[in-house]
Amino acid sequence: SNIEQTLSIIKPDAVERNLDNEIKEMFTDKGFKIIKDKKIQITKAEAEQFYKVHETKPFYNDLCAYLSSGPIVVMILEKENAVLGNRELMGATKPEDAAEGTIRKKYGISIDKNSVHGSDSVENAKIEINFFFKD
Ligand code: YYY
Ligand code: MG
Repeated sequence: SNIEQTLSIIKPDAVERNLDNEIKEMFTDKGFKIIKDKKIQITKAEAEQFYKVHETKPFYNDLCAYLSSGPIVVMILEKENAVLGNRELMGATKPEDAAEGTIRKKYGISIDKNSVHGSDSVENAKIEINFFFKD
C-alpha cells in the first residue's frame, strides 16, 4: 500500500458560500480521512509565501490577494495515493474544463475562484502541510 498525506484548502469563494461541509463530504465519500482541519484567515504576506512557486506569473498578485481575502479551511487528507487522488477529485484548474463529478465542476466559479487547492506532488504536500500545521 502507498498511504500518503496531502494538503487541501477550501478557498474563500467556497467557504463564503458555506460549502465547506459539502466539500468535506465529497472527500470522505471518496475514502479520504481528514486528519486535521482548521478554519483560518491568512495574511497577504502568508499567501505570497504559500504560492511562492507562482511568483513570476501574471496572476500572482491577484491570487495572493484572493487567498487572503476571507476565511479558508485547511486540511490534511490521508488515503492511498492521496496526492493524485485529491487532484483527480478536484478537477481541472479551470472549472469549465473540469470533469463531471469533480469539486471544481460542481462548485468552481472561475479559474481564480475555483473553490479548492491541492498539493501537486508528495514533496510539495510535505512542505504545504508543514506550512499550515507546524507542530
Ligand atoms: O494547482 P492548481 O490550483 O490547479 O493550478 P495552478 O496552475 O497551480 O495555479 C494556482 C492557482 O492560480 C489556481 O488554482 C488559480 C490561479 N490561476 C489563475 O488565477 N489564473 C491562471 N491562468 C492560472 C491559475
Ligand atoms: Mg498548483
